[in-house]
Amino acid sequence: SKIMLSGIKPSGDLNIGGYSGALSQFVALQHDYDCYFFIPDLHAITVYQDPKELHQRSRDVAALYVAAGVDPNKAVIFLQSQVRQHAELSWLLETQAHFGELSRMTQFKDKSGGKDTVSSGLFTYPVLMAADILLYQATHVPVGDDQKQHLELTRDLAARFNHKYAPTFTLPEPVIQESGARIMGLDDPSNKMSKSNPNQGSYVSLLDEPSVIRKKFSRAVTDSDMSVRYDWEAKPAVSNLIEIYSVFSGDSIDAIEKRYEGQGYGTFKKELAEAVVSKLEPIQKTYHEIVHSEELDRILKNGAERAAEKAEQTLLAAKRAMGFVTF
Ligand code: AQP
Repeated sequence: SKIMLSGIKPSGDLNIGGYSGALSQFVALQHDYDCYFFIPDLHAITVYQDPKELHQRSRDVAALYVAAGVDPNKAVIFLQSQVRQHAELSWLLETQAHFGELSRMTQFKDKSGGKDTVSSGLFTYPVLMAADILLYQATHVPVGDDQKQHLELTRDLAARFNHKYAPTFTLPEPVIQESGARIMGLDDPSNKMSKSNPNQGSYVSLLDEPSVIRKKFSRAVTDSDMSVRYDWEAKPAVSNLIEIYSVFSGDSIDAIEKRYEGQGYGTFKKELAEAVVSKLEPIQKTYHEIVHSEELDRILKNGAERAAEKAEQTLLAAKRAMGFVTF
């Protein structure tokens, strides 16, 4: 069977970038694969998280998965920290990963910015990610541009382990998304829209009020050319807005360009905001109903149990292959 694993870190406000590149994909793909959609809270703490915020955001992300349409009876939804096998397999794999190959990870270089006071967890982050994937014998992992290198490392570690000890892990294939895989900041189209950007105007949170969403789009940067045209080279900011419009309305890029031909940006931005608001309103409604509910606790407990069952099989196989005494 085809097995997919993916997750969104509770490290900031889940925004329309994460929706486009991840959450909307989860909803679309859950019927084609056996899915494990987790909340990588252990990954979030590679940079400091305020404990209260981590707690709330972890629930938020879980509630948003469900509110956006991930079916907890089909997909396995769970918190990474509640399935201990992740941390344990990560250690086993750390002993297989080379210092040199981890040093070449561009995300580490970007996020550490050359400082040596960053946590060593930030450095070994890709090994934990490999453990996440390999525990479930995932065959497919959706990857954005920035995760391609990490998935390659996962495959290398799996192949190395299988070769050195015994065939234990499935090598996962990347699933490359065609559109909406890279939504850029509303303030600067040269930076990915990011949930940890301190400038809240750079993103639209999935939990922003309609009035806030409208304001953020009205302030989004464009250019002085005044034509709604999709051209990343010449018009990155406008192309980004068209991309968002397409993700949230379901309309094609062509159709959007035609609709606003010969018009400036005013109506385009207003209708873009409405497309986003009307998609998010029902999601927000369900989110508010479930975020503090026992129902959500039950979903997460049940998800962690289902996940641990599978994860334990793989972990035991890896430990046996390495020679640990197991019972
Ligand atoms: N702007 C984006 N456009 C498209 N996809 C995006 N994703 C994130 N931002 C965009 C996708 O969401 C998934 C989960 O990402 P993550 O939570 O692991 O973190 P990230 O990619 O590192 O996102 P952030 O927002 O920049 O978080 P911080 O700043 O905390 O690290 C991934 O599949 C990602 O591609």
